[in-house]
Formats: sequence, structure tokens, C-alpha cells
Amino acid sequence: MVAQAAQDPPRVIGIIFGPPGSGKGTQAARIEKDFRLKHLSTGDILRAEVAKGTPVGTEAGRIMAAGDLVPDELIVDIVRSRLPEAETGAGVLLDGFPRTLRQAQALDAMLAGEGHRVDRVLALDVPEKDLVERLLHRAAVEGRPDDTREAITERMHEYHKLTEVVLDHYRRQGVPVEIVSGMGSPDEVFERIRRVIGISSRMGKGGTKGKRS
Ligand code: B4P
Repeated sequence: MVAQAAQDPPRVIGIIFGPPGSGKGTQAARIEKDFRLKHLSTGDILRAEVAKGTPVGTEAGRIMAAGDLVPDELIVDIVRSRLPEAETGAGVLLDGFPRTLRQAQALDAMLAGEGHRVDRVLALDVPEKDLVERLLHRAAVEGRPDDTREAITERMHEYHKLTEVVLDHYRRQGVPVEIVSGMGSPDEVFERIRRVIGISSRMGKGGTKGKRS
């Protein structure tokens, strides 16, 4: 069954993109459910490694707590090992990856090796002061080690310095990049995303380059 599914091409490779705290994880879980895409979150995978106390988790945990990005090679290896299984379903929604140009290039090469490419990017847009408020609120509720004020400042800095360029990388390739406001309640944001994804109930159809919703 798995072998047969593995021969089928994935329907879509989507990326949910945005600064820390923009709601990528929150919305990706909803998209996964409604659009039957396999949600692959590098943040979740790393946190699971930290919780298990694996060597990868020990290395990543320190870096994450400081608000820095873990090394590209480590993340690329993780995605390379998980992508084939994720691709056996209706499609994949990447969350938190790629976060640097090198990661994007590695992803493109991985996909090209199978005759695929990124089909669509959904970018959540939230003003920085709201992001900081959300993350500080999460710190109070969940106590995540990377939600301290210092780590949040560093994560925002890394986002502007290393991650934002990924959007232009895909725009240059002609991949539809949809900017969606991440303000309002999670339900309101999801409604916007649903509209953008379209009534076809599948990502990868239509879309307008750089359109804002
Ligand atoms: P992530 O797990 O990707 O962390 P994030 O950016 O904080 O997540 P997200 O934007 O998904 O926030 P969420 O939905 O939870 O990465 C964590 C760390 O792992 C990175 O800093 C890095 O060190 C490392 N890492 C991961 N991927 C990597 C990569 N590819 N390369 C290198 N390093 C990598 O939402 C945030 C909060 O807002 C939640 O509390 C949520 O409840 C709330 N919220 C969501 N939507 C809201 C809304 N509409 N209104 C109000 N609050 C909302």
C-alpha cells in the first residue's frame, strides 16, 4: 500500500511562511485537517527531539533556547529523511522550513530529484509588536524556553536577516506567493486562508503572485 502510494506524484508541495509567532503552526494544523495535507513542522520535530533527549535534541535545544536557527545541514537532513513519507499523501505543507536561502535551495534540489517543486507559498503577515505580545503570552501559558524576551528579539532578528529572503527566492521562480493577514482570531485568519486556497479545497490551484488577502 505504501509502496504503491509512493509511486504516485504528490498533489502539492505548499509552504506556510511567516515570522515567529505569526501563527504558522496554529493555521497549519487547520489546513492539514481541512485540505488533507501532511503537516511537516521542523519546530515540532526539533521540540520532540529535545523532549526525547536525543543527540540532535541536545544540540538543537541549546540553539533554539537562544533564539537562533539550528544549522542548515541538521535541518536539511531531518527534512530529507521525513519528506518521502509525507509525500505519499495528498500533499505536503511545510511549516518553519525553509528558513534560509540554503535550506530553500536544498529543498528545491530534493524535490527536483523527484520531478517536483514548491507549488505555493502562504505567508502570514503580523506586525512585530503583536508578534512579541503573542509570544510573551505563550511564554506565560506554555513556558517554551525560546519565548523569553531576549530569545524573541534574536528570533525576529534572524527572521529579517536570514528568512525573509526565502520569499523572494520563490517569487523569482514564479511560485505563487500569497500574503495573508495573520491578525484577528485564529478562525478569522483561517477563513482568509480558505478563501486564498480557493473553493477547490486543494492547494496548488490558481493563485496570484504576491497578492495580499
Ligand atoms: P517554530 O516552531 O517554527 O516556532 P514559531 O516561529 O514560534 O512558530 P509559529 O509561527 O508556528 O507560532 P504558533 O502558530 O505556535 O520554530 C521554533 C524554533 O525552532 C526556531 O526559533 C528555530 O530555533 C528552530 N527551527 C525550526 N525550524 C527551523 C529551520 N528550518 N531552520 C533552523 N532552525 C529552525 O503561534 C504562536 C503563538 O501565537 C501561539 O501561542 C498561538 O496560540 C498564538 N496565536 C496563533 N494565532 C493567533 C491569532 N490569530 N491571534 C492571537 N494569537 C495567536
